[in-house]
Amino acid sequence: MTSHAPLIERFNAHDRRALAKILSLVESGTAPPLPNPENQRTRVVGLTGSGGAGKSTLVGALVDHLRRQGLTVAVLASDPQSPVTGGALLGDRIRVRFDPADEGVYFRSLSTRGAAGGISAATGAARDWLAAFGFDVILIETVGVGQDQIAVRPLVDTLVLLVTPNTGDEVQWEKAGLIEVADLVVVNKSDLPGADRVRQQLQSALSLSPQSQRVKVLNVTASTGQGVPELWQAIGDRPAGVVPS
Ligand SMILES: Nc1nc2c(ncn2[C@@H]2O[C@H](COP(=O)(O)OP(=O)(O)O)[C@@H](O)[C@H]2O)c(=O)[nH]1
Ligand SMILES: [Mg+2]
Repeated sequence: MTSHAPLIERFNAHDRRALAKILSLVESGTAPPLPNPENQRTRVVGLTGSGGAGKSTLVGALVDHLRRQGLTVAVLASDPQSPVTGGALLGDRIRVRFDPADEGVYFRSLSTRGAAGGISAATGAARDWLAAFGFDVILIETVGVGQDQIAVRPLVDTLVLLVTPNTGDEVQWEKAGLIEVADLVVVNKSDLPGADRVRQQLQSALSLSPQSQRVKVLNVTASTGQGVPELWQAIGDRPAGVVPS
């Protein structure tokens, strides 16, 4: 028996405060070992893309969609500018609101201070604890530039890259050869002009190489939820489960 035994007991009894405490220990590198790291059932989705692409908004829309389907969901924001406070995930420009009384959803932001690749060093272990807690889905939001996208890749079973119309984002990703690191490319803000053209351009660019032919491109408007069921469907077409870190 370790000194952490009572904490693990509370964790196993589904005590969210025990989960929060363990995630703090994970962040400080003093967490006990995970009791059952073989849990592979959880769907783990990464959302990456430039600041302002709408990642936090899409997280909110996905949480809404998943809760309606009765799925439980945990969100890890590796965004130093997305601290969780009083029932809201504070983004740089938006607040993802959620019902603090809803036990089926859990938000947590991890400090990225000193971490390489835009995700916290604790993200992998935090993900494993959330999976062990029994969440059906884990969403990981990262602040994406090229390195970040690669760093989050092994932590998720599905990586979603967000681009927006007329920002030239997608050209940058394409040039850097990073677009095929994603499984799905979301052209978010598809309420804005040019969204269909950007999707078509991406689709034809991706069709050129065998590695990128599998990458799907979807139009989504995160702010209204348009295209979110289709996005979730496309995620569901992929195998779930990741190797515990
Ligand atoms: N027009 C439009 N604006 C959006 C959409 N999704 C997000 N936004 C806006 O884009 C801005 C940045 O969104 P946010 O989710 O914070 O982006 P993040 O930095 O990638 O997390 C906010 O002002 C959102 O309201 C969308 O589908 N359409
Ligand atoms: Mg954000």
